[in-house]
Amino acid sequence: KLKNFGLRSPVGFVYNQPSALVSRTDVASVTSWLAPIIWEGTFDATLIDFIYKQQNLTIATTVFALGKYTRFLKDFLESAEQHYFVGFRVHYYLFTDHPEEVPEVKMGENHRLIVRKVPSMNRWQDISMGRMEILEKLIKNELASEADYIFCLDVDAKFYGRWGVESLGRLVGVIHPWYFDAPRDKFTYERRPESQAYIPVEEGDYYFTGAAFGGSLEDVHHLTKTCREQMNIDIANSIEALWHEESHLNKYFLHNKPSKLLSPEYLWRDINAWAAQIKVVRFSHVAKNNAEVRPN
Ligand code: UD2
Repeated sequence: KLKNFGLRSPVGFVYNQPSALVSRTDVASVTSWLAPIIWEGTFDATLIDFIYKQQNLTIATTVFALGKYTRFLKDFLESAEQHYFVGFRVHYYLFTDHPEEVPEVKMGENHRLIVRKVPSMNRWQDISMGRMEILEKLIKNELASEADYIFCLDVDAKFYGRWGVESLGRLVGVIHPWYFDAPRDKFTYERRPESQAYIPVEEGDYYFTGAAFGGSLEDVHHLTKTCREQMNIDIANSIEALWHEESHLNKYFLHNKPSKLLSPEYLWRDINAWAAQIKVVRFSHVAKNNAEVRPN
């Protein structure tokens, strides 16, 4: 029923027949609440591009580079321009305290870089957590008429493969590359009941990374607002969650189930050993010397 999508199959547009029987057998491609988990081999890139092309979408993408983290921008942006939503409209919102250090990177058609100056901060934890409030405000004050979806990405990372419209959904989380095969009691959730991010050992679905998340403007606004509020309650109670906003994000996803999950292909780590299930590394954290790049 292609007509329901407003599509007309153009002459010569041929793609593999989808199968009701054959799929990846080495990984789960759906959660127990029926959200798809995106792995290589679970989607047809040509077909899904064709479907989404009709929608004339804009994907806002936020990235923060404060202090010495501006050094990661060149590789991040250059690699994004090769692999990230190629052929679709992308507006990057780059927050930095050093706009003069933003490299010149040639943007592809329909891709635009918007640089915003933000004050410097002394603690890397505050930079990382402070992203939630800035995102909340950006979505509320500016993006409503500017974008359809938003992704929020760490900057100390590089694209090596396609990241495209297969990742779009109402609320999208990325499974952390260290815990995709771990039992839930081994997840590094916040375990102190005094924190708003607390998750008991017998609870939890997946361990999600704070390095990449996204979705519709409405859902990501609710996510960032909630995490910001929960972090403020923690501050008032003099407690900081183990993995900062990542801990709060995991708590949020426990109670607000993501409608789509991205496999660790969408956030690998350059230093990780090879895993048989990973057929493509799309986006990966670069190795960095934390003591050297962080302000504290
Ligand atoms: C983990 C998460 C990260 C965040 C953090 C919170 C992964 C792969 N990453 O990474 O998303 O949840 O834990 O504890 O799970 N930044 C600056 N300047 C700084 C410091 C940080 O711009 O001086 C920004 C930058 O965009 C960076 C992000 O904050 O990508 C997260 O900081 P990080 O990458 O140093 O945190 P990390 O590696 O512990």
